[in-house]
Amino acid sequence: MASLFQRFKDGLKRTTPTFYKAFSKAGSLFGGRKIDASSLDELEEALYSADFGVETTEEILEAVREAYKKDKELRGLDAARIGASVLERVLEGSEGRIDQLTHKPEIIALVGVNGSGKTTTAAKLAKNFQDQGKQPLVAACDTFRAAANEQIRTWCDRLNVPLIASQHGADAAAVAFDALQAARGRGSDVLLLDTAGRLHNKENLMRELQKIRRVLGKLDESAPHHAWLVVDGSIGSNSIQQARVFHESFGLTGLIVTKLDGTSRGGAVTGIYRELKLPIFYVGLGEKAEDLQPFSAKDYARAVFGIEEEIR
Ligand SMILES: Nc1nc2c(ncn2[C@@H]2O[C@H](COP(=O)(O)OP(=O)(O)OP(=O)(O)O)[C@@H](O)[C@H]2O)c(=O)[nH]1
Ligand SMILES: [Mg+2]
Repeated sequence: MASLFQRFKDGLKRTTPTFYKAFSKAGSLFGGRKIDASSLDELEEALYSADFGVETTEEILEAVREAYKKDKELRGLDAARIGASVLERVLEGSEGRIDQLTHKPEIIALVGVNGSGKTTTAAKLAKNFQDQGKQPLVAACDTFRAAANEQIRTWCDRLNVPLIASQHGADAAAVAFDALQAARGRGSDVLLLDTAGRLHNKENLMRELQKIRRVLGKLDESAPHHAWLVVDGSIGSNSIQQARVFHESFGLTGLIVTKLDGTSRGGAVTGIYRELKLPIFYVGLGEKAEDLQPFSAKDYARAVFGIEEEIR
């Protein structure tokens, strides 16, 4: 099986080339050559266009400039290493982990705008827990979109994970309530709530999510124990605004950033973390179940800069 680093590297292969070209020996911009003023400009542009944002871009540039001042022989790969270690430092504390389940069931609500990846992530996460020997249950709380039930059923069947669903138009909070009772009855370890991404308007969606929280609260005051925003990593810095809105109305506890494969804007992960300081639990690096991976700041930083070896 490919290493986590390799998965990140493969997943980020459209964010990476911008840097890879700029830094690697094989690359064309300034490759193994020495750094000069124009290569610093290119680095700046690459960082901005991958949506790293002003602060992170400036910090990386500053560190590279400092190193360059001290060592005029500085080469592209050295700069890449510096960039990766700055990135790793910026992302310190960003790795979300559930080390142990403290509730039975542990309830994880997945929220986010339509198309961000909630439904597929719910099924993938369930599979992930199942592979770790836990008993998951998925609740189909997107009762709004007509095809939603069928979609989640297909995914759960494919990955062989159990699902509780109702019919289109049912009350989402009631589905969540029933699912929690079912999870308790079955002795499930984790309950994953897939929620709707679109209702008539944003207020409606937020009200529905708040109702889910309220209704679950009748059975377990602390539910849901995790409220994770599933955000599409390929939309770049727009994701920061989305995260802010959901955080304000629903109180998020973490993030899952999907679709980091095939995006040239994978830097936004850094921006969201800087702004909201919410831990990133998983990232989506492709469409398959095994492409949902725990977030690793180190692997991310190295992959972005195309660095194979350890960084200090
Ligand atoms: N390439 C890629 N595609 C992904 C990833 N995660 C999800 N997708 C795809 O994105 C599309 C939308 O995913 P869904 O899970 O349906 O998104 P959703 O948030 O449930 O959407 P709504 O129910 O409409 O709100 C699907 O085609 C998924 O296969 C990922 O990490 N990489
Ligand atoms: Mg969905």
